[in-house]
Amino acid sequence: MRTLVLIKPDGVQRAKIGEIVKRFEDKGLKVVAMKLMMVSKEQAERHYAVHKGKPFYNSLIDYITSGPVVAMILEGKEAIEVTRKLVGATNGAKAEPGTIRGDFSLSIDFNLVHASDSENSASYEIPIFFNEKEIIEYKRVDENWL
Ligand code: FUP
Repeated sequence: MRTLVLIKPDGVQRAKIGEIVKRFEDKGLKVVAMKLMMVSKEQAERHYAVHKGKPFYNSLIDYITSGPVVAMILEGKEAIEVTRKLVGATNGAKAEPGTIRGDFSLSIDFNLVHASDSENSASYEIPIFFNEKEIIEYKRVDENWL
C-alpha cells in the first residue's frame, strides 16, 4: 500500500525535513519516491480540488505554493492509516503529543504535513506529484523484521 506525503512549506522553512522523514522511516515505512519541489498553481488546484469553494481554499492554495515542499511516497503495511496516525489531527493545537502536528504545530493553517486520507485519495494524489519512473521498487534490508 502507498500513500502521498507532503512536507509543506512551513515544515521546510522550519528545518523539520529530517525530523519528519525520520519518524516515517523509524516506523518502518519505506520511502519509494522523494523530491524537493515547488508546487505549481495547477498541481495545487488538482490536489485540493475537494476543498474548492470552501472559505479556506484560496489561502490553502497560496500556502502550498508559497515555497518549496518535500513530496514523497511511502509504502508499507497499512501505510495510509499508519501515516495519518503519525501525522496527527488536522489542527496542530488539538493534535496529540507524539504526533508530528502535535509536537510541532499550534494551528490549522500551518500544520507541516499532508498525508492521503484514503486509498482513493492516494491514487488520485500520487500522479499529481510523481510519474511512474520516479517511483523506485526496492527491498529494505530490515523489511522481514517489521
Ligand atoms: P488533513 O487531511 O488533516 O490534512 O486535513 P484536510 O484534508 O481536511 O484539510 C486540508 C488542509 O486544509 C489542512 F491541512 C488545513 C486546511 N484546513 C483549514 O485551513 N481549515 C479547515 O477548516 C479545514 C482544513
